[in-house]
Amino acid sequence: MSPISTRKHGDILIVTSNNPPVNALGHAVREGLVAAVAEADGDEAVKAVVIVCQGQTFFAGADITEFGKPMQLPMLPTVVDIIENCTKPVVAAIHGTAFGGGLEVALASHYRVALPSAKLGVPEVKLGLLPGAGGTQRLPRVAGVEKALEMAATGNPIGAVEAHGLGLVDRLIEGDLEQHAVAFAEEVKDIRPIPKSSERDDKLAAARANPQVFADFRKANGRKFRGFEAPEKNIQAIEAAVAKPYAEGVLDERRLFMELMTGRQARAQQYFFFAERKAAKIDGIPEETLPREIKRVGVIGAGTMGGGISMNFLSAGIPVTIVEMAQEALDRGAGVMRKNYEATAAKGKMTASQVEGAMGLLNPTLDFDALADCDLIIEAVFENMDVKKEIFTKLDAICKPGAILASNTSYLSIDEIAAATKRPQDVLGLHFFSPANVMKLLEVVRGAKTAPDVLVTAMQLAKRIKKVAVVAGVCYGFIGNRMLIPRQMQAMQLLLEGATPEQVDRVHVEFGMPMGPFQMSDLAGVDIGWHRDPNRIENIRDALCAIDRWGQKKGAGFYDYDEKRNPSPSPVVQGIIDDFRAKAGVEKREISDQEIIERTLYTMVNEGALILEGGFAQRASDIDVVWVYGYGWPVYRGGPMHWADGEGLDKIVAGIRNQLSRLGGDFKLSDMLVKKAEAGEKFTR
Ligand code: 3H9
Repeated sequence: MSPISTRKHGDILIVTSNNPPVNALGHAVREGLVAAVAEADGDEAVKAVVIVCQGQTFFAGADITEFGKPMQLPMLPTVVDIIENCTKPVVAAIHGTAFGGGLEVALASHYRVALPSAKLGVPEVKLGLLPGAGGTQRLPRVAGVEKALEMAATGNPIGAVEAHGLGLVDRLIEGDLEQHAVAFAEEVKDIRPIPKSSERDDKLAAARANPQVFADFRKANGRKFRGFEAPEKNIQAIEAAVAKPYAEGVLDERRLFMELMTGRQARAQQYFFFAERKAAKIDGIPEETLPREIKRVGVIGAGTMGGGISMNFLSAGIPVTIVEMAQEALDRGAGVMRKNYEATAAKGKMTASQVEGAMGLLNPTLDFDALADCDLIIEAVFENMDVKKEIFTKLDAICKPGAILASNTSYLSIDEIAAATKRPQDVLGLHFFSPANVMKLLEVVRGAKTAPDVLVTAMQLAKRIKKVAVVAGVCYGFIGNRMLIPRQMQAMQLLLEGATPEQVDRVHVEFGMPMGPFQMSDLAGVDIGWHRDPNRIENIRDALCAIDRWGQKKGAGFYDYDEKRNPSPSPVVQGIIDDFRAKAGVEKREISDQEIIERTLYTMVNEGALILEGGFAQRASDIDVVWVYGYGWPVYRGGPMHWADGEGLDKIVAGIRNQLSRLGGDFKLSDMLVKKAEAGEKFTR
């Protein structure tokens, strides 16, 4: 049965799509839309058409699962042209998300009405694409060039109220969408000529007179778009809309769309779209498992981590009891949270009353027993097993039955922590990434005894607080930090052999990482995990810490920093490196950029394979989600495992073997990686 059905209401033809979950514009939908327009054209009794969708949303875009397969006709660009050329006025009735191809259908319709809660956007750029069904040509004509540029190149949607202000939505509907859309269609059914987006050019005039807008836009967003191919091609397509007649502009759009579609970045970004959604699925848990109810969250520790974690819940409207040992620390923690919220409000992203609303849900206290009525308690104190065990023993004594007990540990064994309680089934790890109120990743650490409903609760809660959760098993550093270890070790070793911090960092930044290993170390604190004995100097890091070079916070780390925190190469650090090299009897040599990639990134891929081998990640794509959301791995490279697949696993193995003598005695080559390389298999896709 076609997902598109039609029925008449008086002289209005109502065309309804029912293609769950998001009314993606797959083949059957496209065919159905073409047939519906033909029906309207061929039926004299029909005076206008309303297109409306059932379920949670208006068309959320082309069906991404069809990409990369032979496309079945009619293609979407043809469908939208057929809609625009309908001889009766077509009204798109929008709710939910009119995204991508969905907005293109709406733009080809002659009128758009929407619920105020609807969102309109062209997120194709996030899939490494551009709106390829006339969107780059029609959107600037309807919403104006500047708005179209912003929407297409960033992929961020706008709300229906803003869209109404721009003329992208003709009328906001309060109440029953379909009923009001039909009434609207009645009002416009006789208006001639029928207004067509492709024939307008009033909103192009300003950019035609001042093509500088494009250069300005590129300049303003250069940093944000660094490394990505799609934003630039979105800009070029809109430039074509301004510079050329519609018929020529769409040809440019098609060419640019195909260039992107056949490229490696689009493949990686589309892969990642599904990887992110797959991460939410937990292996080996019955689908009917119900989550526990979380009405109040407790957080132990009001430091940077505890405060950031609390903010996630407060922002989602979930009350938080935060516990500290001393009033001063408690006040400081609450003060920082308030300041963070106020900074968000100052940027216009929150209202003053929302700030008060969030802070009003916070219950700061010195009384540990106040955690007794919390449904989930997250411990966020410093990394010390004895301290954590003591806290969990206390929690076990006071928390209500069924409460979930979580640790925010980055490295320590959840099983050992759980063993300090009589309810290990209620214990798990919730590893937030710093700054916890900003970073999207949440590693959900599944202990040997963690109950299925505890895991399900964690995954659902993650969604509620807008995090992307990935399940990890209990191993040192879980997924993310465990893979960081070989990278940092090799980066440090490379310094001894002749590379400089600047060179190693540059290679990583050119690869697309937001910063290199040494820049990251300086930002996070060189002293993190340091043994704190200035007389025990066993490596370069110890030497830096011993002379207070703890990173940006001290104005010195692997780099020197000025008052504005601008880095410059440090002769002191170079001296330390030279000393260590001499002591270790290592000969200085020229290090190639390729060697840096092989030593730091190939070894990470190998560690990822070891994690999979050990069953500490459910699937390779979960590892990629961790690295994109936790460490800023460039999404256009898909994540380390997807990137390795693209490079060729045989190349990765050969590169590692090539470096084997330099990787250190502890290095272990993954059997899984070798076997996959030999069999010509991949980790992902
Ligand atoms: C495009 O339109 C190209 C055109 O310009 C040109 C063509 C020539 N297709 O995200 P959720 C699945 S490109 C297929 O968890 P939410 C998704 O995988 C497209 N499947 O829900 C998931 O499946 P599962 C431009 C899709 O409520 C399920 O639906 N459009 C598609 O949190 C639920 O998804 C976009 O990029 C799709 N287009 O969020 C929009 N979309 O249950 C992409 C979703 O098996 N989509 N699925 O895991 C979204 O942004 C969000 O899904 C949306 C709903 C906001 C709509």
